[in-house]
Amino acid sequence: MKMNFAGRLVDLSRCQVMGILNVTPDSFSDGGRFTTADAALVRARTMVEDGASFIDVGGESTRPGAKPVSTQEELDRVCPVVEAIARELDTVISVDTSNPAVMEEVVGLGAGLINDVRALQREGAPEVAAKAGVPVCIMHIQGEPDTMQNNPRYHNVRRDVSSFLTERMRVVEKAGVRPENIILDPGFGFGKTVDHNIQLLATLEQLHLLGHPLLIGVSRKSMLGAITGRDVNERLPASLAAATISAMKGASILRVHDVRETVDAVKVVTAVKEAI
Ligand code: 9MG
Repeated sequence: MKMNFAGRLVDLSRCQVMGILNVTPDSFSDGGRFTTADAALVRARTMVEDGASFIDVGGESTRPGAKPVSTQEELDRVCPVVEAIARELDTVISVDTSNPAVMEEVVGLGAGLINDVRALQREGAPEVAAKAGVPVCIMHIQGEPDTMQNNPRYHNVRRDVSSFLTERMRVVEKAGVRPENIILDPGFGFGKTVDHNIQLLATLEQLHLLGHPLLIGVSRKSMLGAITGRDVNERLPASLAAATISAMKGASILRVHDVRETVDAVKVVTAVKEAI
């Protein structure tokens, strides 16, 4: 099954890897030798050479406690990087944003996927996404990033996440987003306890009933720290285990920090799946 990302066709029946490229001010502390866009391009090029099919550019931190960014600040962070990648690299550019003005601008610069952790809930976002005509990733979140980890609750986490995604699909399709342009994401770590995250991963295959490709982001997340007791920079083995489980359960896109290692893990999963 191929999806069209602003003219680039990607086969989502095979698991693909998306490299994470944060362009928040603390992301590239190199003593001022590079501009952020230069340094980001170097990082993006490495991830593409390592096998990433997507680069996810994000200018707003969604960590609890992170300061909100203005539209202008987000545009200033993200646009030069999107322009540079579009000019220099053969890859799908995804932009992690909830801001409709940013969505509109980056699609004009060559972005092929809108990745919204707020599921296009901001005013005007579904309409802008529909007009842009590129695929969108609709992610489940309970609450807002700042407060989402304050005692999250569900009746049944898998069913509640499915209901939320179904309702968001109804809204965005009504605004004109084409069903074939929708990717879904259960949103690991976004308003969920460790147990909620584990239950979601254990039942991931059931989200296929919603009929859309799944994007999964578990790389280095705190659920893996809670399970292993490891600090964030020591979570590669746990991240690869979670990525492998996700790929085995049919995820189409894995959003990761460690592209080269994840691509190898996915190659093993793909080889085994193709032998069945
Ligand atoms: C931006 N971002 C951070 N974590 C994410 C996740 O799990 N999924 C998606 N789609 N985006 C994410």
